[in-house]
Amino acid sequence: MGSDLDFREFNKNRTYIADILNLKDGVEVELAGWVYDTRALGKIRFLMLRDITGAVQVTAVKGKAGDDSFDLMDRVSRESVVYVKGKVKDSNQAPGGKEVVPDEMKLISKADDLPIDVSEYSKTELPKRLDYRFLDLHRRPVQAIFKIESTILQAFREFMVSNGAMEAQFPSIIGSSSEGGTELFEAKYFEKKAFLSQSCQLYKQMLACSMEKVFAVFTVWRAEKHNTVRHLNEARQFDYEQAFADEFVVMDVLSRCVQFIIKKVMKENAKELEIIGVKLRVPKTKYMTFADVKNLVESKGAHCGEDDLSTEAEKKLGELFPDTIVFVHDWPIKGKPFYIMPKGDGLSGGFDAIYQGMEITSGGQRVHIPEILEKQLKERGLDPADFKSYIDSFRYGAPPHAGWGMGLERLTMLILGLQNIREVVLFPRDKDRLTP
Ligand code: AMO
Repeated sequence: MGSDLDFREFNKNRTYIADILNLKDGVEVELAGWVYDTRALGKIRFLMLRDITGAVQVTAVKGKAGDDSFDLMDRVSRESVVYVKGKVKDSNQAPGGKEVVPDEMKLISKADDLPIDVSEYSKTELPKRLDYRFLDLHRRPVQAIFKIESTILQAFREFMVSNGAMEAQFPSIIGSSSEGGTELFEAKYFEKKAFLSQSCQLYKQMLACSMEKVFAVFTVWRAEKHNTVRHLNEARQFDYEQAFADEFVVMDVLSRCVQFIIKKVMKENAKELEIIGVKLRVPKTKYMTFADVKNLVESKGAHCGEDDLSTEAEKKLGELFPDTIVFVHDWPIKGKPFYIMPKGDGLSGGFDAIYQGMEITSGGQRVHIPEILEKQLKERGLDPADFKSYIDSFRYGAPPHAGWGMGLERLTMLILGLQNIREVVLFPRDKDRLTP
């Protein structure tokens, strides 16, 4: 209901606005989209019509017989949805050198007064934009972000398949912690206590012990109480796990993966990168031990941290090595979860990858020896009994293995140089936000 347009016919005849650039003067087009803006000039009305591919000026003159486009353009509200049938016309004044002269225009869906500024450089603050995210998504720069994020997702899958890995699905309801005891969202599971998955860590390890190379795009939930510009309570991770590997093997996979993703974005999203105003570079890679990083950042006057890098130290690495994935390995075992292999001397096979001053990935060589696993669980105050099937999985022929998890949103925000992680989540979940 709401319009008498035959959408089956329309979809056969539709022209997307970006394709108008290639059409000759006088060609008939049928368009549909949103009213970005209207302007009146004497007996002429201009309407900027936008669809998902671009925008075009529609120009109507008063008094054209059999066509009420002029009157509709006089009263139609911004972001209303309209159908236009008309002819392409070359025009020096129109943006892009083409305009459309309507023969017929229909209002498909009327927009009420807009609660946020939907112009290209919106003055509305992020929290309010997120309250009206569905409308914020009408904006070109916002659409550009999510088109790029979609490319990043596709590129990850493409890289992983060419790397010989199998995509896997894992449970999102778990019976015990996978990343340590804190930060868990509790759920009721019949008469049992359950949790929303913190990661697919234990499952991807168990799978790699038979299928060798596995990957997943996996949603994780973390009950972190602090609201920061780089944490979400619901985030998406790119997970990878490989058998017969140590941390150096999978760090190399990660560097090639990120480079592949960025090259693909540069190739496929040139238009979107221009809209956001981002110039991308394929990152270099650098390998440093935790001890060397500590010496370096402290020599530059920044606080480092003993078992984990401080935010300040990550920022410092970003300043010192821009456009570089810095792999920080030989990480102190105290700062890593129970499933990371100890190396002796208080060190481990764990690593973090820092890019543009922020952690994008952690990973490492895993423990595939049940006795070490039990010991590390106990040291962290966890009960091995809660991890019985996971520990048992390493008793029947488990190869050494390694892997990593990379935050989709962290990667996207850093590639695009955005300051708040919520910018790259369609419908973010943080401590204060459960809708829309
Ligand atoms: P970790 O907890 O370090 O490791 O997470 C891996 C990566 O996921 C992203 N990330 C987040 N992004 C936004 N908000 C959050 N709350 C959040 N938490 C994590 C980050 C981070 O580097 N199982 C291990 C990975 C592994 O060893 O394979 C894990 O989850 O980019």
